[in-house]
Amino acid sequence: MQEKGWSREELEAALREAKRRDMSYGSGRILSSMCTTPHRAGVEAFLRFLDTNLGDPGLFQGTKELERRAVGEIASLLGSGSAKGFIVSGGTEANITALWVARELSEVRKPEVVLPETAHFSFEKAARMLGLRLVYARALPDSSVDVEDVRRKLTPRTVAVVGIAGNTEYGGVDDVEALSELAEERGVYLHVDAAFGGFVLPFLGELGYRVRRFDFSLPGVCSITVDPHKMGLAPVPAGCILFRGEELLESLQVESPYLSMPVQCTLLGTRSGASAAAVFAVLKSMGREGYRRVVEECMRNTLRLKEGLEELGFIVREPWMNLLVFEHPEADVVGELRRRGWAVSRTRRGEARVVLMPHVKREHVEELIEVLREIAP
Ligand code: 0PR
Repeated sequence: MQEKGWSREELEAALREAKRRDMSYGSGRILSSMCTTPHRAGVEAFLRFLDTNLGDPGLFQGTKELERRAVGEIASLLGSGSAKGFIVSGGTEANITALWVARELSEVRKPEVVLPETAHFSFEKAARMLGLRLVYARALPDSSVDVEDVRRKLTPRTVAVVGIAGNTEYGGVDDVEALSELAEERGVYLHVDAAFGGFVLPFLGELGYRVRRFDFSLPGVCSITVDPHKMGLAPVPAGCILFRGEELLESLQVESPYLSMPVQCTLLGTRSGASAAAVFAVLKSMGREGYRRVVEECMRNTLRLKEGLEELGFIVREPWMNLLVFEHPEADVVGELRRRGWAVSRTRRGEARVVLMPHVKREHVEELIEVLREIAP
């Protein structure tokens, strides 16, 4: 570290340079991300609560109340008046926490988790940390998990089954209803990763799209991951882990004797109250109606892109939500788009994957179609 502090000007120059090198959502060129421009109300709340620490909620009782209310709102969106949980740092922490609970509740030696092969890599982190063996069930052609394969892979060592509502690569939604029945029949813990789909599917349903059920209205579902910092429009970092009942959380209690509360259940100690306040602010500012409008626009853009691509001879997968996967038999689509400054991702099979987040506007979609017209031979 240098001896003397920088002047404001020196600091400003360094920060400006860093910003200049970053991509911005506003450009419409970020098509690979599940995050987006945060809602203004969330940004303002975040700044106001920047110094609060929910690791010591006795000091920040007002902020704790905002977290409780935000979690309650998300729970009610996901079919439960009574689910309990926390605002966490994101989907990774939420998934780790869920598998941690599932493992603590069982007394199995050499515990296993059966999950779809489409599962996000955060489960691999969780498994390594928690000493779990991951047993992957295969995906059907529509990318949802083959429930019969899940059934075949259950053993007396299975401590949890995972279902996904909006898988990372395809946006696919597992048949959580069937997984819920299976979990109840076998008495096994069921966790649903709705990090992406949690703020999309309920609104698509309200808009009249046919969507699969995945939430606490299914009796076998024990916990749900849902990320406000994805389609929830909250500033990063903001995830949410919900458990059907408070008793599920008790297995995580660690004594925190010198703090204002006697026990703590979260993975993190010091944790951001700003995130919780921001989630609360965004949820309250948007309401169901606000989210429905955003999801409707994202879905319209997705279907417009699909139509444009098909006219140009691309092979497009049927979208489950605002995420589109496509390829062209004669073109390196991802390579060509990247060369032209568009951030797109590649699925493990090599297809192009774009997420039509709220920062991707109709004019960007039209521009993209024109670029793809040049790319298609
Ligand atoms: N579960 C699912 C279904 C996810 O898609 C993701 C992340 C996670 C869990 C983990 O969430 P966190 O990253 O919040 O811990 N999905 C995105 C992905 O891996 C995350 C992302 C977002 C990546 C924005 C890039 C980016 O620019 O693609």
